[in-house]
Amino acid sequence: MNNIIIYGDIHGSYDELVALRKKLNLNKDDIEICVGDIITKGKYSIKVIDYVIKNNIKSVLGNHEDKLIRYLKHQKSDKKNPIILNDDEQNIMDNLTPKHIQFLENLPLYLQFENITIVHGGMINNTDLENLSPRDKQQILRLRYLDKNGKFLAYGKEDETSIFWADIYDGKNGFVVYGHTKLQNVKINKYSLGIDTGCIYGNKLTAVVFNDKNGNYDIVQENYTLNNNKKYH
Ligand SMILES: [Mn+2]
Repeated sequence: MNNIIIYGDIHGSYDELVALRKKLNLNKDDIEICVGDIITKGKYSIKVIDYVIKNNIKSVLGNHEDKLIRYLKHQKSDKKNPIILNDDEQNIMDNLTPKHIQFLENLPLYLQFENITIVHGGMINNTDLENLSPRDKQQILRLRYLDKNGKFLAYGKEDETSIFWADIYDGKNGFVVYGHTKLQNVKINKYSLGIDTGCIYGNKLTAVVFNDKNGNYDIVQENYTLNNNKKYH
């Protein structure tokens, strides 16, 4: 099998992504995938989209890409756009070319290679990937915590009785690699791996490299550089 390389949330961290790829000694048959949220917050969102397209790096959809796509959809109607962009998002929107928009609009909700499933947020047990409801899609995109009955909790609604989804995930939809939840370091569970190590918040950008059929992997990381923008921290 080719190496499967998956990157955590990039959020416009162009320099760190380039430096991280240099460390990986990539082969031309390697498959590279981002967990989504490649844009917003950092300084170089447009540069990251260009770089990802040019280097044939795949990505799944993140909630930050999803917000811009929903905004664009509403712009096509005559009604007032219900989605409000911050200055950073507006700036990205103003600089998107048709090629960028096409790329963003075609991001899949999940990707699978061998037994690895890549999503942005997470996976609730018994999710039918072949037949996703609108609610399932939102959960895959945004999942963090579940209530004590295993039901999705919206952002900020968690308390001490809440369960992080990966801690009860049963592995039936594959070994899930995800981002979205900002971590001090990678979160390793039996059937999942969280790799958003908060580069944009001054921590590091993580890549996981799967290099054999047994599902073994290596973690490679690049520290945040001061080059990126501190404004959104
Ligand atoms: Mn996210």
